Amino acid sequence: MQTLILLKPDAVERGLVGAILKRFEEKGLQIVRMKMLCFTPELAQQHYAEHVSKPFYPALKQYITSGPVVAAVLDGVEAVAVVRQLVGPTNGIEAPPGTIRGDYSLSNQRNLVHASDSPESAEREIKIFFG
Ligand code: 3AN
Repeated sequence: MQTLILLKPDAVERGLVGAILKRFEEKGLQIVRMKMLCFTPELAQQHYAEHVSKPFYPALKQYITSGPVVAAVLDGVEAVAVVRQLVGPTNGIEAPPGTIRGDYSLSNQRNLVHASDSPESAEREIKIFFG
């Protein structure tokens, strides 16, 4: 099974790309596609379609377009659920230690990583970033 992750602008700015990828690799997931890119406002709208009408969307768009991101496809058994567990809950303040957000984030917006939340989202998101 495959899932999509994005290492968001704060992960790149803070020099945490290697540390975060290492978590996934050590778990046994394989990186099968990877690239660095910059979000345009149009890409933000497409990727975050379910959040466009939410009150936090303007801030989310500002953040996700603020610098380069790394997009990758991870492959492994139950990859969608396993990667969500490794990433942890949305809010870094609430995310338990041992999760990526729990160990490295103190924010519910600047929370370092995006990970597809279902097999259907994974399929849609992999298409957006890798065709
Ligand atoms: P997750 O990334 O844990 O699946 P989503 O899909 O609910 O979380 O939210 C997508 C992104 O929107 C989050 N990663 C975060 O950057 C931002 N976000 C979500 N909720 C909030 C909020 N209440 N305030 C600010 N930003 C938020």
